[in-house]
Amino acid sequence: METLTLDRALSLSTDKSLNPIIDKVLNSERLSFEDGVKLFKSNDLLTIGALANYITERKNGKYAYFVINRQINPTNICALDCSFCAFATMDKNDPKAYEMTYEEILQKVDYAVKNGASEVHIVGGLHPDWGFDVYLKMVSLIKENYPQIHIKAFTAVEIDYFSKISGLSYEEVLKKLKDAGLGSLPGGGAEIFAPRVRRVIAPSKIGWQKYLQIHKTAHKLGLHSTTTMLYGHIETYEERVDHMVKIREAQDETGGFLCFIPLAYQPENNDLNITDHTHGVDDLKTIAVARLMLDNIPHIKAYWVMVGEKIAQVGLNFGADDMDGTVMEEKIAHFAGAKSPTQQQKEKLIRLIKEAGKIPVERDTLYNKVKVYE
Ligand code: V47
Repeated sequence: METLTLDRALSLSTDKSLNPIIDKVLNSERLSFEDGVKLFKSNDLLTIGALANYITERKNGKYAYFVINRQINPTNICALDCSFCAFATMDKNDPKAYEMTYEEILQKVDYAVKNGASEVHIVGGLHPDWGFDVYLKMVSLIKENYPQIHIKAFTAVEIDYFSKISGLSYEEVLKKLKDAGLGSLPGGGAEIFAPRVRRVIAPSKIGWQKYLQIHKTAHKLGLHSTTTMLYGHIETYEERVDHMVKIREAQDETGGFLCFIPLAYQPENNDLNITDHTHGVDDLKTIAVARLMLDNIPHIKAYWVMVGEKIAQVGLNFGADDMDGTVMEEKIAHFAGAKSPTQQQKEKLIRLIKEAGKIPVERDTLYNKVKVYE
């Protein structure tokens, strides 16, 4: 957005209590925790969105990114029992339980490569019978057979599990995975950092300290990563902003996060008694506040799988500059009732981005530009 347009947007602002925050944003000053909470509590969505879009365009111009990728979830059998998760099961005899063979995983990678993918995004359950060697072999087999594909795999929660079952430190686990062909870490498993919330939704999952320690260790080894926040369940605005501030502090230390992804909670088929999906205003405000608070993170993703295509598209003018990608086979959100499609055509992503007034860019995992669609 050009300055003139921003000035006009700000002159239409309906919440004058945002003025000190507006001044800070325009002067490139860091926002405080209290500023973040104030933004969430304000109803002046258009001003917040205009400010966030101003920051996005200052960082990334009019470019909005997508990637040709495939998600692969090798198993949903999981040693953890998180109440918000509809994907995993602890019971191997559960009719929905599954585990893939190496051959099945390689077939999925093969399909992805044949369909132009540059990335496979692999996450799954903490399988109680699989040793670390199974996961290492998975990575090395993919790399041997498809050296061109970037393997973005294993959340911090999985890395912690590999460390427990192998007796290796986080650094040793990550080094071995990197040597086997791991390219970067995805951001899942962050949920909401606040212990109050974690005790209810993910009591046996690692806490925020370990989550960030693992990402920082990866960054120091030269692996980039992304990071997430699961919102729209029992958390408060204060807890969302606290989550963002902790990520911002970690990023100040290492600079290894490429992107922040707000994950809209999907409420079906799980044990949290919440019946409603998140709504548009909250989705857009969360994207925008993330852009404004996370001044040191290069990209913010509007993840079409969880917010739907329409909000993701509008999100591109509310602070997001990335839509994730083709995905090809989404399970985690769809087990929990996501209404979006389970995959996306490249042409559709390009159209969504163009209609939002942005320039579509096919990227690789590390945000190198593969093709610009001017
Ligand atoms: O870790 C689980 C979340 C995550 C639900 O890093 C749920 O670029 C909503 O992390 N409702 C997996 N969310 C997805 C994820 C992700 C997706 C796209 C890109 C990237 C990236 C990361 O989904 C899980 C968990 O936090 N999740 N259950 C649910 N019911």
